[in-house]
Amino acid sequence: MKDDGKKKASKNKKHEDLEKNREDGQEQFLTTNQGVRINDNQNSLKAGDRGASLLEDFILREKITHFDHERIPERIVHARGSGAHGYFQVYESMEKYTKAGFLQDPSKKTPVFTRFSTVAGFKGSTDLARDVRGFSVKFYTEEGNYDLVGNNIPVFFIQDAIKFPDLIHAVKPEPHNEIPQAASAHDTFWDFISLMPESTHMIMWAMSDRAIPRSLRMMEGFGVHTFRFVNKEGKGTFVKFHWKPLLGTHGVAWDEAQKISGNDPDFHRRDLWEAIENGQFPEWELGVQLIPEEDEHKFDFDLLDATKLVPEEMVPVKKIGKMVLDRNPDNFFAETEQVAFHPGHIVPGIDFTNDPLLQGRLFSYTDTQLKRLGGPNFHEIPINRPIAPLHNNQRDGHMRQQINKGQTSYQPNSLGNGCPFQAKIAEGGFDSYPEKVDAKKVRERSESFKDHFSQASLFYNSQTAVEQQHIINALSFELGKVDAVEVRERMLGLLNEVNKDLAKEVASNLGMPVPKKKTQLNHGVPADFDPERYEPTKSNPSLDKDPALSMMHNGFGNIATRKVAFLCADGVDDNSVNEMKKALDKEGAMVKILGPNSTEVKTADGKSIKVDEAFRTSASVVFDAFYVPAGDKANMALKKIPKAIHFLNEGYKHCKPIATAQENGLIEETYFWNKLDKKNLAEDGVIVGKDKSSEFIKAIGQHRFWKREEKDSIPA
Ligand code: HDE
Repeated sequence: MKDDGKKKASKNKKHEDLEKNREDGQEQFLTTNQGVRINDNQNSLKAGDRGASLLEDFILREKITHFDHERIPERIVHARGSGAHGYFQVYESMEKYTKAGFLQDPSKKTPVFTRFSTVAGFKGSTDLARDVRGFSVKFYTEEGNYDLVGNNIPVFFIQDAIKFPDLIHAVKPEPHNEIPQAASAHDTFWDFISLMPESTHMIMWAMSDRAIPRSLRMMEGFGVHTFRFVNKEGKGTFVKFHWKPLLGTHGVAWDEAQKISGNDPDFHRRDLWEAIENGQFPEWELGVQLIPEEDEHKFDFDLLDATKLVPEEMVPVKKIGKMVLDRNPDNFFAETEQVAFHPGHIVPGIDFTNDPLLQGRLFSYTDTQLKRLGGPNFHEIPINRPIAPLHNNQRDGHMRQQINKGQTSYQPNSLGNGCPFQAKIAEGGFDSYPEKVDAKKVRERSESFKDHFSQASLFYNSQTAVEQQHIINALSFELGKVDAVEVRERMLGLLNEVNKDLAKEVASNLGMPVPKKKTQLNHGVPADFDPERYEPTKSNPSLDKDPALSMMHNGFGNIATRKVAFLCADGVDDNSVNEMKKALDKEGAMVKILGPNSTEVKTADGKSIKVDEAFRTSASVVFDAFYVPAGDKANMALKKIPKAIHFLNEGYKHCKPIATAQENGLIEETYFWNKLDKKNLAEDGVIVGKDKSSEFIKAIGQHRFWKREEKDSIPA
């Protein structure tokens, strides 16, 4: 194969395993599913060329029958997702805490398949919905598959699994008219949330820019629940999992998200795909917060409560390894759609805790695969099968692939030499952590789960002013879409418990007062709903702020994979294009040449530059930054193209860096140019003049110039 200079995917055991199932029709005859070569794939068999089709046409019947059965049920949640292959490598042995094999040897690469998803939308919905993102990783370890099925937000809406169907019914499109798609901005969602104060912390996260990520490659991931590491001596340590993206954590503007949804609903999917195809492999570090068992009750919240996080200020995140995604799937359905994650897929050295949300999940995930993938043999689907050897007495069922040899399928047996036999713990046999249980069977929730607001306040207070404003805007938008006034009132009551200014600002945007009375939790709810039992408390939290909760605390400076649009037309200056492109390429940014047509532009020196996209087929919202190269003729031509002017106007509105090699040109046509303080242009992310690549790179590294939001926005 020709070396194109791009990084290549690593070879690993899972790829070798999948190779057995890969099929390629290149240079092959077209056949039926029975392998019979097909001579005519254009005409069905008929009684005469104008006659009825014949039932005996096995080629027609097979083809149409297979087609009729192509669809499987989409996931009830997380239906829309994108996946990729890669590997994980630990930095140093974690044997002190866990005996998990894949966390011992820094020289070992463990294959992974990772799927990112939105939660609420259907399979064909937009990527840029305001929503939580799923972050699921399947580690194909030598001791069996380990699935870390997390989200990009470290807490959850509810504390107990029994509320999950209610939550999802509330957020999904409303049942009478199936509106709206992939959006929480509707009555039923906020009705439920306003009656469910335990959701308040999660709502703060879900209304932050985390819920509109710039890229799947720029999101954190979290295991959410507290899990347990168990070492060789059987000692347990509580563990919280984090994924930290090397590109930092970044969001887009809400107006931008909505427009991306129209211009490119596959924006995130495409972005992930293109980065991997270009050899710019996304990377995340795996971090752990380790909490000795003795410290279980040392916090002012309960480790078993999934609406709480362990602040990094209290327990730092130790980075223990790195995941690299370096290969796109060959087939979306076979891999991304059929992959079956399960938080209950664990390996020796990792175990559960009693988190009641996690406990419910342990049931749900197998159940859902049975329905979705059609039977109990979904573990045999290539993407799901482990690279570890698999032997047991489970037999038969729909679509069984394995051909189990021998007379026995039970244990104990003597006729089959007792095989397959149980593994001793020293031989890698799984033993559950022997947690002591001595309790009454009750349908109750612990008192230690009752503080629903302290961490919501902690989150809000830890945000920068810009981030707080975005949360206010998001809540004002979402609640503004709610018709039922009592729902809005209840929400304002809850927000008031988080932060008085927050409630005031949202109330003012809605044009209503913050209710004086404490939230009425029983409003509109059947009589058997006892609000007293759910009445939240607020403890005296030991922490006011945690900088790690703000997205703005790291990940700036790196411009790798940032998409930069060069706005070009005939007469563009060669050097001005080439020098800037060279500088950006060196930093790993992706330059796209935009022009008046889809083919090429002629430079001032008469050379041609290939156009990646015409203005008419593209949109400013899919770029991170804009550059107008020098060239009088080109700039004059661009001034006459409304879409080119709109690129800069909208880019400015969305706070993106803009560079222009000359003042007298396209930029003069924008709505903002005359309003700018020309002495402090760079501070506002507007770079003017020749040879300004380093200033432009610095500006792109800052991601956005949110300060512009304080001024005005374009009427677009
Ligand atoms: Fe899930 N969840 N979930 N969930 N979840 C599913 O399983 C469920 C929860 C998460 O890319 C389903 O295979 C219950 C928390 C991700 O294929 C289903 C409860 C977290 C994915 C299911 C939760 C998640 C799912 C639907 C409350 C973050 C996508 C399809 C007790 C830690 C996995 C499927 C993929 C998918 C049930 C709560 C993350 C129905 C009952 C908390 C990332 O089984």
